[in-house]
Amino acid sequence: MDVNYQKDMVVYQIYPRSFADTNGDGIGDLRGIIEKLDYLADLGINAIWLSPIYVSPDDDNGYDIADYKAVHRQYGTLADFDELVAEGKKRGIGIVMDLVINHTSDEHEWFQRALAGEKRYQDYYILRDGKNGKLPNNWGNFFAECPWAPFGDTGKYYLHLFSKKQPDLNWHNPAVLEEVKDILRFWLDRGVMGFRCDVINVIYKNTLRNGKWRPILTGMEHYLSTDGCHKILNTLRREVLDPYGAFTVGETVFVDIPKAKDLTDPARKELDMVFAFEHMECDQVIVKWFKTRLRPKRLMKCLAKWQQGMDWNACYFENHDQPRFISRFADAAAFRREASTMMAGLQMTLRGTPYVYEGQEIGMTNFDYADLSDVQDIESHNIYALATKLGIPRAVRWKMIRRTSRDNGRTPMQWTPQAHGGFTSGTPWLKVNGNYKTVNVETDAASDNSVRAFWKTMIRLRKTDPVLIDGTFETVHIGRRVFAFDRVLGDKRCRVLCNMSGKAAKLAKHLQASPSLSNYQTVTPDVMQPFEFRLIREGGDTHEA
Ligand code: TEU
Ligand code: CA
Repeated sequence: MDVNYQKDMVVYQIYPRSFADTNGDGIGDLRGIIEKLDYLADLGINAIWLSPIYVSPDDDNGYDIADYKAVHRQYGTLADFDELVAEGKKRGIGIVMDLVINHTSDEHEWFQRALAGEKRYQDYYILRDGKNGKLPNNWGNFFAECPWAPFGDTGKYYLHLFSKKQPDLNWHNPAVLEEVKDILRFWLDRGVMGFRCDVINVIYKNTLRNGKWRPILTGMEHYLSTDGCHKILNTLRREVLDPYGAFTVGETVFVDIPKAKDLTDPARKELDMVFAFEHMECDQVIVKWFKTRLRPKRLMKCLAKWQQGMDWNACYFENHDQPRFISRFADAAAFRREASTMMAGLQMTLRGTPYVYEGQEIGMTNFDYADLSDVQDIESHNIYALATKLGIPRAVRWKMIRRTSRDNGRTPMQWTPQAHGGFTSGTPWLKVNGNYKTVNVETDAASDNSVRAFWKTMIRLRKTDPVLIDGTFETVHIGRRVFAFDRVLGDKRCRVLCNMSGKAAKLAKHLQASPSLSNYQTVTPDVMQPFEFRLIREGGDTHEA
């Protein structure tokens, strides 16, 4: 078998902390997910990717794992997990686990035993002496920290590309590979369908030499998509994943198309698909952490380039690290429904596997907090601290955080118009967005203009229409406002038109045709309304919206 996925798969990402709380401790849990399985089955998805549910001190909300083979008590038990897998299966929904193997938690037994002096476990991590009182090298860190921290009182330092509670594993050590094989098998034997592999293209560091200076992540040339990384992925695939038919999606930072192709070429047997980042960087950027508004034309060009460049890839607009997509458009607040349904149309008609992030299906937006004290994300706090050190004025610092904070996408799921959006009966770990009275599953369902109903329609189409499942992608038009492309399979053709702006857009003659589906009740052939989406089928004209 060349690939381990079905082309009609639609994945739904759950951030367990923020999805549904059943015991009132303010933190989402596995029982909450089990209770919502019918909701998810009804939406039409057939796989769930769970952000980490393992034992963790939660320095980075579970991306710092202290025990890979146990469920964090706040989420439930292994028995709950097994029930989730079984109940998912009944509904045709597979479970995808998050695999975080660039680093562990510093509270993991391996790191603790390393600190206690056990040589065997010291080799699991990347330890170095300082250079005459200076750090071992000049590398940067993803979370705006210093990437080296003192290793106990040994005088040595350990490398951490993320927080100091996330020491990087030493992938030069074959014992680490054996441990990870064992972890994979543990979950595969419990029936999971695959893994989302966290920052997987940085795991293998070629050397620890100084890097060429960059404004961010100096040193990255020594660890991005190294041959060692390719080899590890190939080994895991052949020896562990393929025998189970398990699929993988890699989160791959700073990949371009050639690199993404190398990682996903079926003949090389590494990953099935990757999350690339280029289309998430189409905002006007001043420095990495100070984005202003999205530039639609740049986004269209980027999407078209990746669609043409890759045979198949993961297709996403939101996740737990990103601000809400519709909030990135300058005028989406006035057109929340339209922008969200346009995004549904776009995401379900691009070629590749769609990943819907919780809340996307009801058009959730960025948080509306007024103060840093409401923000929990470690990255946001680090950036704020760094910005303070650099003398950036307070108002600007806050604006940076509001626009880019990962907590924008992490606010609790809004289920009902009741207190805390029905997410919890207690106090939520992170404040619910103030718009929960109007933006929530229940209110949306009662509306005759339901956002979710449109997502549902698009997801069903995506899973059943052979042209959307497997058709090629052809760019038709990239303009200031309108993006048009075709999906083509044999003699069948679907044309997609998206107005990615909050202004009406006049259409050229060749783009005017009667749509079979739109996110507006009425459409005018020659003008697209703000954030209007159209699907035009060759020969088809039944208006379904
Ligand atoms: O993210 C990796 C990553 O690239 C992000 O940290 C990114 O730099 C940042 O979000 C941009 O704002 C993965 C996980 O998705 C993330 O939640 C973890 O914090 C990180 O790895 C470390 O495990
Ligand atoms: Ca709970």
